[in-house]
Amino acid sequence: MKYVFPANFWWGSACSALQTEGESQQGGKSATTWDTWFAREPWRFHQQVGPQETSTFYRHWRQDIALLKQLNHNSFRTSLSWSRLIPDGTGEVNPQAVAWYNDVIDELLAQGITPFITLFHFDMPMVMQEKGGWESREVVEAFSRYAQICFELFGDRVQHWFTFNEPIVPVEGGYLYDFHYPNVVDFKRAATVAYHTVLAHASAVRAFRAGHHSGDIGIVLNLTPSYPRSQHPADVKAAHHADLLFNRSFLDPVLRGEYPADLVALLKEYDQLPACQPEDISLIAEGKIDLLGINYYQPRRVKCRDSAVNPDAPFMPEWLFDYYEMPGRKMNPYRGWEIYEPGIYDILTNLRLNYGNPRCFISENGMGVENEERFIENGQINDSYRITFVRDHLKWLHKGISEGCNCLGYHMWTFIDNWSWCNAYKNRYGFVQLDLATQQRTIKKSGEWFAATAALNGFTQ
Ligand code: BGP
Repeated sequence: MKYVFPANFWWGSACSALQTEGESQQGGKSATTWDTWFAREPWRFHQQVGPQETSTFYRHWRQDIALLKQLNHNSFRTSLSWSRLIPDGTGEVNPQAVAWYNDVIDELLAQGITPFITLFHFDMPMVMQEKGGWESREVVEAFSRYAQICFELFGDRVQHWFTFNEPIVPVEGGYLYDFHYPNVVDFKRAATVAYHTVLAHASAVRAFRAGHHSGDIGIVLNLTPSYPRSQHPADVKAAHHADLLFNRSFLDPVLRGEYPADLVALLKEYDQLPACQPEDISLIAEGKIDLLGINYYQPRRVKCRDSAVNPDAPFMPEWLFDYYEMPGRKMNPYRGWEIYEPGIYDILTNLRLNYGNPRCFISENGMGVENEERFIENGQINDSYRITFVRDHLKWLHKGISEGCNCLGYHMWTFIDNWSWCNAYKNRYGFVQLDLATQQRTIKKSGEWFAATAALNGFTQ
């Protein structure tokens, strides 16, 4: 069967500033929470490798853009670093950073690669975290100013903007489950952080529209479809609650301009509602986007709780559901995540049927692999498992498009093996293998397969 994608389909990959740039304190850049946390608690990071050790895009950008071209990318997403552009968070713009980002954007365009730019991919400047991070309204204001500066500096060439990448992750990581700084475990504070992130997003959208910039303003959300163990009402309710907390807490504000009434009621019931101000309602309504990026890795399978919660313990999401390991589910044997390709179709179909079929694209999908060097054959990683992974997801994506879903492209996570937060280099995701010691880059088999697929705008199987 032939799988042909619509004309001008976006083929590419994504990465982020902190995960690839390196030179984390060079070129006038200030520290992010990750630099500071790593300096304080290096044992938290896989093999104690911190954000200084990257593919050093800051120096190898021209070579890497040539590689993107070789992979037949017509588009590529990365993020700008707030702490590189405005080192003290709120003050002067750093001219070295502006010059460098200008070079990168210009080179991408010169190579026929459309830049997709994220403003915030987990890398809070430490100086802003010290002012309270997303718990503080002051930081919301500062982000909006940073966004406005970026639109003015680069908006003549960048036509696809994303305010945040996976905004729920710093909420979960930093305020619920202790895998991001500041390592707080407190639902109400997590809810405040999530709420202020939505306000920051909406303020940036407001600034974008007020500046009459051309192009799209969007956001990238990691959508994890919530599947109940059974159709028993208690399991279905558990899945609904997981969906409200982890998907719709961002999806509804950015697509509908308001929170789901069920979510508000739920947080009220457990006394977890963040403090709101009357003018927030109209700001959130203005935060509706032009383009949604969807990161999809794995589904969330849930069931109702089998045991009662301790009413004296602090409230956590797990009061509302339990995780469920579905028997027979297909696992990625090299990373421990479930692989469920129809999930990508379910996400798109839900958007088509329930959210007015918004313009969207797959902004991340990928397969992490531990110790990937074991698959080297004749000097190249033969990652046939990754080719299967991408191809099988693309088939479900194709089905969604053929039924009318408004999906405009597919970006893989990621271009080159990169540093990934606390996991550092544990899981490799790239189309290009990185030898961290020598900085040598070698295209994997999957990179060749992707280049051919992008050139043909599809594949036959
Ligand atoms: C996504 C993030 C990326 C990247 C990826 C892989 O959720 O947007 O930044 O880190 O996950 O994650 P990991 O290395 O933990 O497997």
